[in-house]
Amino acid sequence: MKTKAAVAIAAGKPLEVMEVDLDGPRDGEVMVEIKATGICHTDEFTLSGADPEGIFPAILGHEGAGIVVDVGPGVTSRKKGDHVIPLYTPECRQCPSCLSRKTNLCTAIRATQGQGLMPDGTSRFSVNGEKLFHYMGCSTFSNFTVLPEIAVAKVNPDAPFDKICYIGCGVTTGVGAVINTAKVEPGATAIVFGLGGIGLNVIQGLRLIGADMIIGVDVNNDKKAWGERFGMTHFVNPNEVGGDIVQYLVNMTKRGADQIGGADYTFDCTGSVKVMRQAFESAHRGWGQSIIIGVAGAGQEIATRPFQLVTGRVWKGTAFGGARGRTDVPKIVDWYMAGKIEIDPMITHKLELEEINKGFDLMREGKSIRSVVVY
Ligand code: NAD
Ligand code: 022
Ligand code: ZN
Repeated sequence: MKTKAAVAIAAGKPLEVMEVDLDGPRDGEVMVEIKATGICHTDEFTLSGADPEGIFPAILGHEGAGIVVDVGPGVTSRKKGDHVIPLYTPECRQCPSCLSRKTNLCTAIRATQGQGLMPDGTSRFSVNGEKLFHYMGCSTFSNFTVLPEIAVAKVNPDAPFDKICYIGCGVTTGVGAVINTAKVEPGATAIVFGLGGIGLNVIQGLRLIGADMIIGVDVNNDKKAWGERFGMTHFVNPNEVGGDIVQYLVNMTKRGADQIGGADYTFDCTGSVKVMRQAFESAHRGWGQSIIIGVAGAGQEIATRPFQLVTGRVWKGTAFGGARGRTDVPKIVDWYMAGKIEIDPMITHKLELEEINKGFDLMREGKSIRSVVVY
């Protein structure tokens, strides 16, 4: 069939909206009509050419929501009409990683997904007979896409697509990092570095869990109001503290008779390795955990003194907020529907597919929290 898609022809070029050919779902696959998709930093990272694993031509996009319109042979867990969110981290429930219960990084289709292909090693997309690659197993910048059934979460059909698409990446990553990765407890103190589309979701996750002190750190003062909107209790601009940001944050979090500072939990939501170090070293000695969410540029390295770990700090990383997609994503949709988490105010721009490059510009310029394309 034909479908409208924004195609990444080559690195560094704007997306081109065009009609492309899409083959039907094969064994274990479903076809989904994407109703809405967010634009996220990883799409830009790949499009810019900075991603060494980027493959072109491809159909990018990994933060979508839509409806199953067709199922391939052998599909048992999904049917036509199901409302779904595509998962760039699938959940097969059978591979050693899924069975370990220790990680959400399912390995069932990992190799082919990284090559921009479906599990059988082929692509469903083409244009004028030329193959187009899939992206992160999702390709939500196409009105219709094909995914393995293990890579779609079935969600509440009453939930609005133009909001819950954000649960396909940003919301789950931020809220999940708090709940699944850090396992923050009520009354905890936390510091969130970078108050963008991820950091604000960390903040609302901390509010949901009942953290006491939620410090937001950003170089952009406009983010103070944004953080407060979702539960931040204190704001720090590192460029305005006049001195070492780590020392400043440690002083700010001093508690108890021994007056040792540092937060119980810190989160990097910037992708800067310099900030990752600051986040790690502002965790409390003995038990503080620092969670890396931001994705650093290719080849970057983190550093600290081993003493920082010997004295009991824990450095962790998280992908997709540690969420098991088919199990956890429907729950987050229900939390949104129940008013436990907010999404609407974070969606600052709504665009048509023809305007998708404008969405990339807004993100590059730091003018948006989230832009959503509605089909
Ligand atoms: P964003 O650009 O919206 O937000 C980043 C924020 O960091 C901005 O507000 C910026 O002002 C601030 N910042 C920049 N330098 C800073 C500094 N030195 N100190 C403090 N704040 C600083 O980006 P986002 O959408 O929130 O994404 C954040 C990161 O999370 C990206 O690297 C993205 O790729 C990553 N991410 C990771 C996962 C995962 O599964 N691990 C999932 C989604 C996104
Ligand atoms: C999503 N991300 C950043 C912004 N939006 C993002 C990027 C990468 C990962 C997670 C989220 C990530 C962390 C660890 C891995 N990935 C490797 C997983 C594995 O090897 O099992 C990752 C993922 C997908 C892809 C590449 C890297 C891909 O499909 N190309 C989950
Ligand atoms: Zn993303």
